[in-house]
Amino acid sequence: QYDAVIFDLDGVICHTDAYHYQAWKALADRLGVPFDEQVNNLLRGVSREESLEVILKHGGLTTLTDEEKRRACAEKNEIYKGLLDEMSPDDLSAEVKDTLDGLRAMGIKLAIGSSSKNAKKILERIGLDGYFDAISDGTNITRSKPDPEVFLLAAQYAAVDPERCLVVEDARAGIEAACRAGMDSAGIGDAALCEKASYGMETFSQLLTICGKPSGLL
Ligand code: B16
Ligand code: MG
Repeated sequence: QYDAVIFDLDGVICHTDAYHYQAWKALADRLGVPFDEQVNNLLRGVSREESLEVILKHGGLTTLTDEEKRRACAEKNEIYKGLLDEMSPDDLSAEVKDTLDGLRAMGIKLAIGSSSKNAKKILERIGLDGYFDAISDGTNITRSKPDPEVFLLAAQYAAVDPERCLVVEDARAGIEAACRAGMDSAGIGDAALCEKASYGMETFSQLLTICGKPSGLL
């Protein structure tokens, strides 16, 4: 049993991962560097600045100054925020909302552990403003996933011991971060196949089964 479930946001609660992709793609096209879904998968859970470094390295572009990198990140974020403005509560699936409500009905605390500095804006857009018991995001961390900081702070804000928390992630970097935090993890999407994930999920609602049984039995 778990006392808290800590959810990654992008790619788990909602599909903002597709918007990250579109925004990075627009920037990469302007810079003339290649960018595809495979590179995009390396950016899941990784901070904005580190994501740019991955894209530039992959594209072999080594000449940008720090100021140009800062402007490139700002440009990507403007495109991304424009896409977020189009989001509405319709972007929260019934499966995700019903599962969250079901976990809450079991007496489990619900928290967010996201690398994003836009997390609160996204939660507002999809109608989950004020829903979670604790939020740890890109605005309160100094190190991005796979560092465990974001999840350890989420546990602290929710007043739950790390070993009583389950992390839900779509990113390998996030599964690694959960491991380093001493937390169990449930991987979805790409992360479902991660060797380090405690559980691999095909559907979000499987969380109800995972949390309904003593940990380690599935
Ligand atoms: P922002 P998560 C992460 O969110 C995304 O997966 C990653 O692609 C993004 O670069 C990072 O947030 C920072 O986002 O530019 O909005 O601050 O998956 O940890 O919820
Ligand atoms: Mg994610």
